[in-house]
Amino acid sequence: MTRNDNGPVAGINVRGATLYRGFLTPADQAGMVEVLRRVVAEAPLFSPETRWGRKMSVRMTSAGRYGWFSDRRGYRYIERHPSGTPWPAIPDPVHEIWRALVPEARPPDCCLVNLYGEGAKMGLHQDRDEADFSQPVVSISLGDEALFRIGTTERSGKTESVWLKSGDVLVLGGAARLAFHGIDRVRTGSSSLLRDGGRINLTLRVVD
Ligand SMILES: O=C(O)CCC(=O)C(=O)O
Ligand SMILES: [Mn+2]
Repeated sequence: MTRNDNGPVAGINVRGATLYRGFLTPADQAGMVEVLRRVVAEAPLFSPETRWGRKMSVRMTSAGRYGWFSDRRGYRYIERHPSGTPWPAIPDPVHEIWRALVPEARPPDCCLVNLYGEGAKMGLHQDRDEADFSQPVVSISLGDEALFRIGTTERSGKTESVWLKSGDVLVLGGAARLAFHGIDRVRTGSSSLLRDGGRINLTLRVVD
């Protein structure tokens, strides 16, 4: 990756989370899309159901030891894709981003791949299906811009919104690890990174 050639990058504080704008160069982003195509070929995207039986608007898959999954039985991590095959390995360029931004953390064992097509969004939620909340969450944005909302550890807490752009990386650590967050909307056609349009988000987490 070429992005670190100019020394350490500075992050912007967004309600306790740290946003690294343009952390991935356009070349890094294109390379990332290529490795993700291989992940999706091995572990096809699917639309999980929420515990209330509603299909999520985001399509997803995972890489790593665990994949995040949801159905009427609830949210959880599973060790195999719904087809029965193990999840593919987390690609090296993804590990590199983690090591560059959170070198003190344990390696991630889940890379959730979210694909937002036209009209897809993600309601306000906390990431809390993991065992150790001292470990950060790292979130990588690729493709169309998305309006990300982040609040406090209370659902009713005050929120702030920021547009996440292709190549941006966000770290939810410390007090922001359990902050409520979500995606209100995606600006369709704002990026030409993905052949078929849309937005990819990679969410890296330590599960155990
Ligand atoms: O798409 C995003 O930027 C956030 C995704 C997210 O919060 C999640 O998958 O838990
Ligand atoms: Mn989340």
